[in-house]
Amino acid sequence: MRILHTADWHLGKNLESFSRLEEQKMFIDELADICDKNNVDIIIVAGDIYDTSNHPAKAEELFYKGLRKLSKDGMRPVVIIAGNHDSPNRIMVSNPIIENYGILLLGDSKEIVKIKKHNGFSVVDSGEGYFEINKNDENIVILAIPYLSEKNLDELISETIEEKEFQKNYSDKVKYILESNSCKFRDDTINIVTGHFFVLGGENSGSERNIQIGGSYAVNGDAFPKKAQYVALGHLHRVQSVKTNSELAYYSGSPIQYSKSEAYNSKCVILADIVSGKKADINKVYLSNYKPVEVWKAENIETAIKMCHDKSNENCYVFLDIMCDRVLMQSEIKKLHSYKKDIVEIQAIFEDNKNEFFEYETEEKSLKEQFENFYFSCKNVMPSKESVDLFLSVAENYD
Ligand SMILES: [Mn+2]
Repeated sequence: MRILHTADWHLGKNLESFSRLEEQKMFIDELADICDKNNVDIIIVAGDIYDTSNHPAKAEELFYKGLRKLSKDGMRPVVIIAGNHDSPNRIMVSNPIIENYGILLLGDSKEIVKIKKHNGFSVVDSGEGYFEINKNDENIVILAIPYLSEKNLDELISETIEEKEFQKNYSDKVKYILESNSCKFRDDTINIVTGHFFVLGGENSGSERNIQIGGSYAVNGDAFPKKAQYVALGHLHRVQSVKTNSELAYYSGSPIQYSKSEAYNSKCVILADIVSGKKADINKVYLSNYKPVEVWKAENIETAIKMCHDKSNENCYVFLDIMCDRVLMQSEIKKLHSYKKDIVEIQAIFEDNKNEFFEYETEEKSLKEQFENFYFSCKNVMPSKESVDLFLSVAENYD
């Protein structure tokens, strides 16, 4: 059986003020293509479908149109678990309809997949945290753990427990759920775990939500059943394998570069060819880089302007780092933006690292000046007129 593992789509996510929907659409099209060309039997999306619980309608439209292409009206199972960015309740709203189209959606760990015959496969067994699919005379058992929210955790532990115990409990809770369902794994089935959480030893890339990385939300590698032939993880945006009790555990990573620190990172989906009782064969399928995120470094302001002029036609997002011996002028910032349309951020870097022009003197300075100074001290660049106006409009309405 050939499984395609992907995760962390973050549909609706922007890069600062730039919408990524067009690229997300290209990804869904490419994904459907990859699935068809490689005769993928089952697709696993390991959480973070959307970027926020209050995702835009356009992201939702893209998701449902994508599902139709991927599931082919129930010919191909598409397994989806919620990530920490998804609202379990909100994504489950559509379940009564989409469950009829071969979409197996799990918003939280209490959700039970319906036993049902679909056009191209059947769900033959299910319960809290597991289900079994029969497709083309092969059976696959999937233990699925959507992101465990604090609400789930609160049911388990009280606030009085110390951080050290808290960590133990989170990992133990995951281990407990997996262990109690691992009896569903048989020698004649293909045995898979999918989950959305941080596994100790994983490496983050800056566009995940920091609060849920490591610390009390970390899961130990020994939480996974030994019988799991493949573990399809979501949460970390860099593709990587992690060490666990199971033979193979991977984060597929996000399909798109979502932050400055992901610039030049290759993105992929993972194909796992698995038969019962044997070691899985893993292959990465690299995705097109629809619009790369780049970091341009300029030695001075003049070079930066020339760079933006010469490379104005390049289809990429730019984080521009400029070595400066003085403050950037608004006219220079305007010029940079007029040459290169997709500058995400301009960062002035001072060699001596001293912002001596600006200090936190509040006396005899207007609110506007104070804001500009503060902004500059954080970002090394003067705020745009829009930012200043926005700040002033908020500040003036706040007493
Ligand atoms: Mn994510």
